[in-house]
Amino acid sequence: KVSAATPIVVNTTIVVPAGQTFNGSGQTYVANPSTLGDGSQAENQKPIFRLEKNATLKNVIIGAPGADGVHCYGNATLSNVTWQDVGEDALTLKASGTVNITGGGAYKAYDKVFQANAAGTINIKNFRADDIGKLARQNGGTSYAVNFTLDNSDISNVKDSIFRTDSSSSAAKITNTRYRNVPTLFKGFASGKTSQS
Ligand code: DGU
Ligand code: CA
Ligand code: CA
Ligand code: CA
Repeated sequence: KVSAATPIVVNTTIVVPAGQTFNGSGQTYVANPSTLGDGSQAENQKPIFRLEKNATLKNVIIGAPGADGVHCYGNATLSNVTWQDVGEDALTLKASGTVNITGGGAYKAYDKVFQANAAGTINIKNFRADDIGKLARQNGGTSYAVNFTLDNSDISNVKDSIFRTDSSSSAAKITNTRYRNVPTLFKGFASGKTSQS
């Protein structure tokens, strides 16, 4: 009889050191709710993974509870990472850099999927998201520049928008992407700072 693999319960944040790769080989990781967070909308939950500069996370499924997902301190690469039930949020840019997210998907995000708390670039490609509040949000009230791109993806059932900022210097570009039941693509961007094709 075939049964689903038992998730790996993460008690303390898994740190991927600078320049290194963590390959989850398709296994499912969940937060211990009493040490990392229960995946509710409560702030200050801890991440399941912390990526130091130029780290790579690949072939990982993040199950429930997802706590505060993945924190990136500078440049990071995520390849084939799926959040089955996003917790407080899925991924946060905590220090300036470029985050490249390719493949994978994010589901059941009550509010935000990707959160930019520092200047930088978030590139999302070959991604699937469904039942989310926003795909990516620059921290409210901040004025640094964040560049968002979304390419070759499929986004459905969004409550708010795909990209949202309060910064007049931030920009967002969507290419070759299908969306269904998405009320607004861009919120808060200055004119000329968005494009869609
Ligand atoms: O405004 O800074 O939601 O990183 C309050 C906070 C909030 C952040 C953000 C996050 O925006 O905590 O999860
Ligand atoms: Ca938050
Ligand atoms: Ca959720
Ligand atoms: Ca958060």
